[in-house]
Amino acid sequence: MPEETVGTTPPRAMTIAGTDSGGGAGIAADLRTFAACGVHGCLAVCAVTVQNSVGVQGVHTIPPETVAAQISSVASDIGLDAAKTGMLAGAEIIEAVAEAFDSNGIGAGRRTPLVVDPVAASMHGDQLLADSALDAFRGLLFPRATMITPNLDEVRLLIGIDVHDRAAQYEAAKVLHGLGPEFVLVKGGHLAEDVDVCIDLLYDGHSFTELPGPRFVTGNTHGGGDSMAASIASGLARGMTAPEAVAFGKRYIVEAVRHSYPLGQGHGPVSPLWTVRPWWETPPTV
Ligand code: PXL
Repeated sequence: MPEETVGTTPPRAMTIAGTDSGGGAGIAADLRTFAACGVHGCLAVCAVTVQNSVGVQGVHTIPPETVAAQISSVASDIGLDAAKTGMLAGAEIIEAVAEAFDSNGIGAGRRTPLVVDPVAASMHGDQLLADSALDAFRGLLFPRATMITPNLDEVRLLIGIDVHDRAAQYEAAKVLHGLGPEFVLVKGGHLAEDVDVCIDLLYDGHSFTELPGPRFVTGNTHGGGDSMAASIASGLARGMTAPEAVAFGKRYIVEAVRHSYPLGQGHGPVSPLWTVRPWWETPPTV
């Protein structure tokens, strides 16, 4: 007798981002994060990077209309409970993505909440976004975002504030909120004054919430920002409020960094699948 299947449809989320051939960052990190958070992951590829643990050797962008078509195809059939953007590569793709968001009900105040992670460079400093695209990020995506999640390097590029202390982290959150997102999360991972802690700062235009977490001694944080934004998007897809989703994401990323591992000669990745039980260690029963 054939058996019945038992699956039920999970929440659905989409990453609009780039690939990393080393499997650590970008879409590879996002899809594993969605899976680890119990969310069905869909993807719109914006760029293919030729990359290993040492650096990025090449970037090939996808035609903007093909990026937009991936979004519309999925939204019109499968449906989306959250979306997140990562490496968008250039201004033309950002323009096409913003249009596709409008025609598919994606963004702040619409059916599908949107997390914008303003990816500009890899941790090696390799450029992942054309200089000319910063204006498009600020003007087209931030006003549509439920939440933006810049790190301190991205803060400097986007608004010219060099965050060296907590006061500047607060100031940067205020300035970024002025660009239109509902929530700003200024990640404190690179803040030198915090020796033992890593404090991310959430701002909703009225009040600030500090999210403290441990700081780990590791160079293996490749893909950490992507996984954090994808876990926040997963929380939103699961129906959480934005502050709840950020707390969920912080809890998730702390463990992903704790379980990070060496890979190749350079920077290893965080471990988005730290949640997976090693079922392969159980001997088969047949
Ligand atoms: O972690 C930022 C990031 C996002 N997307 C892609 C990347 C990287 C960093 O290297 O390669 C494709």
